[in-house]
Amino acid sequence: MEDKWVIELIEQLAQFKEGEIGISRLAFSQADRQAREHIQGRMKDAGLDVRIDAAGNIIGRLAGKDPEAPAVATGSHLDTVPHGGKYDGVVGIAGGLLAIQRLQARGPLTHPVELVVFIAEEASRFGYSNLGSKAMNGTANIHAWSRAQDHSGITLKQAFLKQGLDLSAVTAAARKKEELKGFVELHIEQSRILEKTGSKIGIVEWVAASTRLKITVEGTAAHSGATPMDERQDALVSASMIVLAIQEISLEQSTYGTVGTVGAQIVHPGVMNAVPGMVEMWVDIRGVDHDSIIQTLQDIKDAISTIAEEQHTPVAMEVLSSEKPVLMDEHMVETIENVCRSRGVSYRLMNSGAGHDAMYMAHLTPTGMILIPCKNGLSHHPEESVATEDIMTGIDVLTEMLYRLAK
Ligand code: HGY
Ligand code: MN
Ligand code: MN
Ligand code: MN
Repeated sequence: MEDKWVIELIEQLAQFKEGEIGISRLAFSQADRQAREHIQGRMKDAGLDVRIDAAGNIIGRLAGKDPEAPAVATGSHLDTVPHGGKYDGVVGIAGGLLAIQRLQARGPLTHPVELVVFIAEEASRFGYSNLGSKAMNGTANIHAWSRAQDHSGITLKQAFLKQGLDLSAVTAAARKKEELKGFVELHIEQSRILEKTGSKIGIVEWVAASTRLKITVEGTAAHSGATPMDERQDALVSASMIVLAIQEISLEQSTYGTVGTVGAQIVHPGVMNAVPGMVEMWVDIRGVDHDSIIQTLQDIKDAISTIAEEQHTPVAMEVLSSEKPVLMDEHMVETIENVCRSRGVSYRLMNSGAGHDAMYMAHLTPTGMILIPCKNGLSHHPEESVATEDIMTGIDVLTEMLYRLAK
């Protein structure tokens, strides 16, 4: 019965999307607003006290016997990347709601238990990730966020406004350490380690941090037919050399677990009969070894200046954000291990290459992460899929974790 309830909620949330290829429910989109509306209704149906903080995070709260006691929280996100899957983030929300309903049925606990739907976890639309969990841990970057806009020119400020929120006031969402006892996020793994090793649960030690770059290549737009090859400053040729350099550098550093991706590129003027005059591209470097990330950035800088010089096309590199890898709380890791052992669930300690709200909650309160396998490790992809029994195993471990923390 419970598995049907969870799958029904995941399928219902999957209805809130734009277009037909996978799930596109970008932060602050209409689909995002619909999903947020829906989950608030489900939280109220479950008897939770629901509030929205100054950053737009939705917080559903199950009262505890001691109203002064710090809350035990779980949560994740509802927004997706374009053409993403239906489980990234959603498993932590639907699973968290079922876990809290199970705790309710067991009878009152000492600590309140909260389910948090963090706003704008994905960087896809505005280039900045985890807006909600950063606001909650007091590290909202209003200055940078106020200058952010999406590819259609809508500013982040306007997006917040449409959500009935004031971007300049999100700092009011910051919580004090003493308000929380701990945070646990249930999430799909988004890589293939659990599947390859046959473990049912991943217990996260390090969450990889990202360094995000914007690279702008200045060439000279020119007539594609009338401009001789030796008189061109073709920005896209230089940009392509930079993409290959980043691939090579990331491969060299991959022994330390570092990865590099050029995921987005805009060519100007972007027509076939004009030599590209300018290219903008966005780069995502991830890793758990800080020295390797620093080395990667240095090598990219060197490659860029060599290519700029050889090709006579100036290149600018802007660091949009740079975060450090985050270690999950040792006691949380041990407790999750304990729960798995007591339930005879196979598990492995591992790092998460994907970023999560848990990284930011870890600066506020002891934090742990529970991962479940997803088929072929596929995520940020329309065919993202998860076995129902794996979702239920994740919820069983999460329920027991929340119970032990809140009882
Ligand atoms: O980009 C990430 O790692 C996550 O999907 N926010
Ligand atoms: Mn994601
Ligand atoms: Mn996610
Ligand atoms: Mn997450």
